[in-house]
Amino acid sequence: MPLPLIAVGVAALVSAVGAAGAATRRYFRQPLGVMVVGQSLTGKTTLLNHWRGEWEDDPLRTLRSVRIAEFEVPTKDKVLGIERYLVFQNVKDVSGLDEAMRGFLDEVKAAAAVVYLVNAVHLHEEEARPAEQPHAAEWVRVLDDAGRIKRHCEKAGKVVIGVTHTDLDPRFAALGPAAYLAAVTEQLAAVLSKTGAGRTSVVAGSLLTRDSAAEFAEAVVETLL
Ligand SMILES: Nc1nc2c(ncn2[C@@H]2O[C@H](COP(=O)(O)OP(=O)(O)OP(=O)(O)O)[C@@H](O)[C@H]2O)c(=O)[nH]1
Ligand SMILES: [Mg+2]
Repeated sequence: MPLPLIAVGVAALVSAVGAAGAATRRYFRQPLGVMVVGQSLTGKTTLLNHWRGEWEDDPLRTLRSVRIAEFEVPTKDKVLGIERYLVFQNVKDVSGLDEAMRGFLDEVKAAAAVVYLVNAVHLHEEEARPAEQPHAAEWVRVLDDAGRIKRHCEKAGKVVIGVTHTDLDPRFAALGPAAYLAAVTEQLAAVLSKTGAGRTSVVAGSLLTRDSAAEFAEAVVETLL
């Protein structure tokens, strides 16, 4: 089964550096290839829409790949205290059901960073699964995709596992954000060992509302920078 591919692009990291009040700013561009992947209904289009400043409560499923014009995502460098911009170029939004991985294999292999979205509902179902029941297809797919990231994304310096739909996982309300993140990170240990624990970070959140999406999208960008 091919790796579902949503956003393949050459993204450039732009840093704006300037003294307060100065009329001029110095910029440097650092090319960064970013992929956003994940199976269907994990929130890929919603995340991309948010980054682009667009919002739909219920986006249409991505059935055909859609090319998106360049866009940039502002963020604050907390260490240097300056504005930075993650610039996405040549982005494609592709269905989680897309089976054309071969067509993107060069970009997949060249990616410097991977964002892999996982639906928290699938994680909760796996945790609640009685031992005698087989693993659900969605959980098997997460493990398989981790293997694909390991095989094809050797060059990626960073892998972000973005757990979405936390509003639908009862553990989130019960544990609170920090303990929940620790719990799902532990649950994803087999995934991290495939994608490489040294380069992989886990971020968890909800894309249900604009505010929660903003928090999640910013956390992903901070992890990418
Ligand atoms: N409750 C909840 N709904 C979400 C969340 N993220 C996305 N959704 C909803 O889930 C549905 C699927 O989101 P999409 O962004 O279209 O998912 P996708 O990964 O692009 O799906 P495909 O295009 O089919 O591959 C939409 O109705 C979203 O509004 C979330 O964190 N919580
Ligand atoms: Mg989509």
